[in-house]
Amino acid sequence: MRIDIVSIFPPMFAGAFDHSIVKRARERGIVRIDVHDLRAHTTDRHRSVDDEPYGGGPGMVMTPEPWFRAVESLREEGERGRAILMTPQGRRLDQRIVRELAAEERLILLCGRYEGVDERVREHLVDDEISIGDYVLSGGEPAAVVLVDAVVRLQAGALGSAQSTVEESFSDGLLEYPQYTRPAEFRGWSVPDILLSGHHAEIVRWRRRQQIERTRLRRPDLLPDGDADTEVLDAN
Ligand code: 6GU
Repeated sequence: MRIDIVSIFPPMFAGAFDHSIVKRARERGIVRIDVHDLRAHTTDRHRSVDDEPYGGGPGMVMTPEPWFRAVESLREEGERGRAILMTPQGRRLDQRIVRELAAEERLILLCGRYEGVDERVREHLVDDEISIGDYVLSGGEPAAVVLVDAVVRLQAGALGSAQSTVEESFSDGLLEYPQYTRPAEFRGWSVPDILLSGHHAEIVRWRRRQQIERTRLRRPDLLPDGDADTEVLDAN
């Protein structure tokens, strides 16, 4: 997979893809990630990327021309790709959308700034708009880092076998069960006896109950409608 990121702040990505699973995936040739400076695609002396809004109002609006030139020049080499504007007005990212994006050959991520991007970029250049949640970021850059991480870890070969198991368990739509490691007692707080019991089948049931109870308490929106308890338990 290939991922191109277009931004007016390329240094914000310094080190972002140089660790852990994303680093390893790049080293293995599973993904290629390139960050591009939007200003390289300006034509005026001041390399400007924004202007005053038509109709007045506060703030500046990012002009369409550099975005079109940037994406068109990227598309001259290789796959057309799916161009995605990172914006709080986009579809809210979840694991289903991550899976959908992970299946693409190439993503071109456009990091807009919060104040706004000329509407013609949305209407005539990008294929999609993505938000990472209902809060305000100054620009799309941190959101692009989030999206890249989530998408790269789904690429074949990106995860070790132990890690793959973990992704599967979020994919069942429930929160994770509580985890413990040594010591069995820490500052007077003990690990639940069941986990030390060696009764594997009981441990599996305990973990499942924990997942369901935790999800019901913290994220009831993730549970299927109706008798969630029965449905989720029946699936196992
Ligand atoms: Cl993609 N961009 C900005 N500026 N803010 C956000 C966002 C994106 N997702 C959540 N908040």
